[in-house]
Amino acid sequence: MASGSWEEFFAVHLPPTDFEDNRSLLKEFCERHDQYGNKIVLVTSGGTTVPLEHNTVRFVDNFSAGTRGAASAEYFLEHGYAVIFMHRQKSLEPFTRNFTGQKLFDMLDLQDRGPNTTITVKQDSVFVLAPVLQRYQAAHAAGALLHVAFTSVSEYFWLLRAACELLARTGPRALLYLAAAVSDFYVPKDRVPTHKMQSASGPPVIQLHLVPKMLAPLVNLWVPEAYVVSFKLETDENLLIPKARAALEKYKHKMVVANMLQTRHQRVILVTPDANQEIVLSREEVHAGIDIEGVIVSDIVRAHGAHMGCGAPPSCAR
Ligand code: PAZ
Repeated sequence: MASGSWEEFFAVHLPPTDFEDNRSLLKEFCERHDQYGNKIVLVTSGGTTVPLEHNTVRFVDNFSAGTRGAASAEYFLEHGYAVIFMHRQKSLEPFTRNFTGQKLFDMLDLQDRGPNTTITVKQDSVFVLAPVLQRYQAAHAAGALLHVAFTSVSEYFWLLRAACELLARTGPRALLYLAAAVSDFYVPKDRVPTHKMQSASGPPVIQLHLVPKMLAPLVNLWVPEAYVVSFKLETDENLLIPKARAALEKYKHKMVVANMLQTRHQRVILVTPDANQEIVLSREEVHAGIDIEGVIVSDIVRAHGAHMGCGAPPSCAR
């Protein structure tokens, strides 16, 4: 089934209830960093949901944990960027991503002395925690990191458009790093029941529709001078590069980071109009806990630098 237009999508799906609050946060962040001529990156991260009921009990989801986006945000901060971290609620976040599950509790010692009880970090964990905590505190002290969260695909699009429109005045200093796993399919608002579906009504027939492609208005209208990087995930290697290249040709943005589901944390290919550049971590690097995002971000920062150096409207770097 053909997708409706992006204008129709925004006309039918109302903004989320916290939209104006998030928009104000984004506006303040962009204006403050713009004033100092800082580079600003919008990192999108995690998966979107597709609600099956208005009072949502069930939804369609995807696999993304937000590892890529959370790690990348940290590396962009290291490169001096102001970072808008637009992420799926409860997905991984920069810095805390390193201490998920029981890891943090395992690093602590409890001295139970009644009212004088203390909690300390175990000596061998100090060296693990301290550098991350230092970077976390530095980012926050500098006001260099803003979190905004979405859950559903329509919340994602509302936030994405607002962030892009506010980044438009940042011109070529804006970088978009669209790593979120955004649903290609959704159930239009008028086909979604208000209340929880009842099994007594029999098995539901759910028809998914195509989500309109937002990359076209994003590149051409919302943030035309930015350096835009999209991501392409596939499970069939034969489709990976052809689809990444087709996206570049269609939307005329700057780069597609192509990755396979199974190997996404060890191998990616940076696809640009001129080249396919493969980045692969060795087995030793993987065991040593090296993040592939450090390499991806360094390469993109370099390309973004060249784009800014070009100092001209989008046609220059295309
Ligand atoms: O979030 P994660 O680290 O588990 O996975 C990252 C990723 C595979 C979602 C990302 O690299 C990506 O390819 N995002 C775009 C997916 C797509 O819509 O094709």
